Amino acid sequence: MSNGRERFATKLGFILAAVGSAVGLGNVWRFSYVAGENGGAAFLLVYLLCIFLIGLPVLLAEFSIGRRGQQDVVGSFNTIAPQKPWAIGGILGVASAFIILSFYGVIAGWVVYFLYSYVTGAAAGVETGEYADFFGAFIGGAAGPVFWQVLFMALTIAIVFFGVKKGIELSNKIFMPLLAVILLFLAGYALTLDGAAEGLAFLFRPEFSAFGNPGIYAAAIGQAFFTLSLGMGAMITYASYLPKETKLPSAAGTVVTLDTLFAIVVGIMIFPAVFTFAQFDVGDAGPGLVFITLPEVFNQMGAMGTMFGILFFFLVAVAALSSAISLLEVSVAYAMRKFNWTRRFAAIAVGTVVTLFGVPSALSQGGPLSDFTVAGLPFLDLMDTITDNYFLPLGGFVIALFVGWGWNKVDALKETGLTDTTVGTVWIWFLRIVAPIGILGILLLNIFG
Ligand code: TYR
Repeated sequence: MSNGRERFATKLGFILAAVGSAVGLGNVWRFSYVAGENGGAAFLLVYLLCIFLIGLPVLLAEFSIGRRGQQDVVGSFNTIAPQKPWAIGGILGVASAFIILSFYGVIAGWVVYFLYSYVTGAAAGVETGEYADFFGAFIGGAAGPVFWQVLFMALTIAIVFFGVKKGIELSNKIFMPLLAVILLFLAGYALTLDGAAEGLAFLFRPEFSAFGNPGIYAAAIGQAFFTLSLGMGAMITYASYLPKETKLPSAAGTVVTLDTLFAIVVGIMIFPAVFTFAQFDVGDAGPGLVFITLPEVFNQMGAMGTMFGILFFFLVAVAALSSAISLLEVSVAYAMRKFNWTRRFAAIAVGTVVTLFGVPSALSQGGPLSDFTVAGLPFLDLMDTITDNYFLPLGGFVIALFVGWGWNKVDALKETGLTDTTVGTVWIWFLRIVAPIGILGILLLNIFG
C-alpha cells in the first residue's frame, strides 16, 4: 500500500471486479453465436478443455504477474523482468484491449437500444417471426447504432474517469446475482419450448464429424480467452490493485467457475429458442443471434415478456459495462504511466479515440459500411476475429512462457502461495508445456489447416 496506487477495498471487491470483467457480452452474445456457428456440442467440448487446461493456468499467471508487478500490463512485465523483451506481450495486450473495446461498445449499444425499445414498448408490439426485421432495420441504419454505441461508451468513460473501485464493486454485488437468477429462469422457460430437445441435443450431443473442422479449435480458444478477459492484461491490471494478502488460486477458480456456468446456462436458454423460432440456419446467424432469437421468447410470454425484456437487457447492459470498464482500464492505466497523464485525462482521451475507432464497426452490420469486407468479413467481424482468435491466444502464449520459463519459478510460486504444493508444480508445468503447445498448435492449425 506504500506506493500510492489505488486499491480494492476487500478480497471480495477484487473477485467481484474480476468476475465482472469476465462475465459480459462474451457469455451471452458471443458464446451463443460462436457456438452456433461451430457445431454446438463439439465446440462446447473443445471450449471447456481450453478453459480448464489453458485458461485457468493463464488466469492465475496473470493474477500473479499483476500483483507482483504493481503496474499496468507493460509496466508489470518490465518491473519483474527489466530489460527483457517480455513486455511485447504487454504491448500486444494494450492493442487488443483497445480494438476489442471498439467493437464491444457497438454490441453493448445494441443491448441498450433493445432495453430502450422494451421500455418504450416498441419491441413488444412486433409480430412473431418479425424480430429479424426489427433488428435488421436497426443495425441497417447509421445514426442509430452509432448513437447507442456512443452513449454506452460515454458511460464507460465516466466510470473509469472516477476510478476503478467506486461503482464496480457495488453494482456487481447486486446485479450479477440478479442476472444469474434471470438467466436460470429463462433457461427453465426455454426448456418448455417445442425446440427444447433439439436445442439441447445441439448443445450437448457432439456430431463427431464437427471435430474434423479445423476452424472450431481456433473459435474455441478465442472464445475461452475472450470470455475470461485473458491474454491482454485486464486481469494483470486488476491484480495490480491487489494487496498482498489475497489468495490468488481461489480467486482464479471462482472466476473460471462462475464465468463457465454463465455461458452454459445461456446455452441452455438460447438453443431451445433458436430451434423453436429461428427462420435461419443456426450456423449462419452471426452476431445478431441473441438479438433476433430472445425477443421471440419474450414475445411468447405475453405481458410478462416486456418485463423480462427490460430486466434481461438491463442486466446484460450492466454486465457489459463492468467488462468494458476493465477493457478501458488496461489502456488508461498504460497511458497514465507511459505519458504521465492523470486518470481523468487518460480516460477521456483514450475513451474518445476508442469510440471513434468503433464507428466503422457500428456501420458494418447492414449499415453503410457493410460492403467493405476483408477476407469476407465485415469490419466488426474482422476486428473481432483478429483480436480474439489471434492476438489474445498469442498474448496468452507470451504470458504462459513468461511465468513458466522467464520468471524465476520460486518467485512465481511464492506469489501465488503455491510453494511446495502439487498444485503449484502442476500449474508451472501447464504454463511451461501444455498451454504454449496447445495455443501454438491451434494457431498453426488455424493458419495452415
Ligand atoms: N470477458 C468479457 C466478456 O465476456 C469481455 C472482455 C474481454 C473483457 C477482454 C475484458 C477483456 O480484457 O464479455
